[in-house]
Amino acid sequence: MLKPGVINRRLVGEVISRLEKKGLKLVGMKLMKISRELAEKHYAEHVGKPFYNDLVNYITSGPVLAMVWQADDCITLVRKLCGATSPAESQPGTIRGDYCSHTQHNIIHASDSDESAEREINLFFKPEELIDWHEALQEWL
Ligand code: FUP
Repeated sequence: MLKPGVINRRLVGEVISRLEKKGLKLVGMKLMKISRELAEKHYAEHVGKPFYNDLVNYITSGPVLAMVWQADDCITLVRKLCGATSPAESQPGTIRGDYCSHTQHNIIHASDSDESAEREINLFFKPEELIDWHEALQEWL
């Protein structure tokens, strides 16, 4: 998910192009203004943490771009492209390393396991909003 700052800063294309160039397959995409209730479900694991309120406020402060990408070992690939959560740790060349200077505005959310991906996809997409298209370039990626 691209967070509201990305859309405000006109960085959507920049970030998505990195996922495409890596060879990931786009199967779902939706521009959304998410409700507080949905944001709270999404970030349920962080309830009670000092940054929780700011996080929910930020994610509901403007539109987000929810996306579903597929690849072999997709979770690892996407999290590598994103870089570390903290800007002090994220390497230049990663999405967060190049475009983010504050942890609470770290521009992108990426699921951290197959289980959380499934849970999060179900929060943001209906089954018919995911497109299972034929992968013609597989042998080149
Ligand atoms: P990540 O999986 O890299 O998005 O990191 P976390 O699940 O640990 O954190 C989720 C979000 O909480 C981050 F995108 C930003 C926010 N956060 C803070 O604001 N401060 C912290 O110390 C840790 C996380």
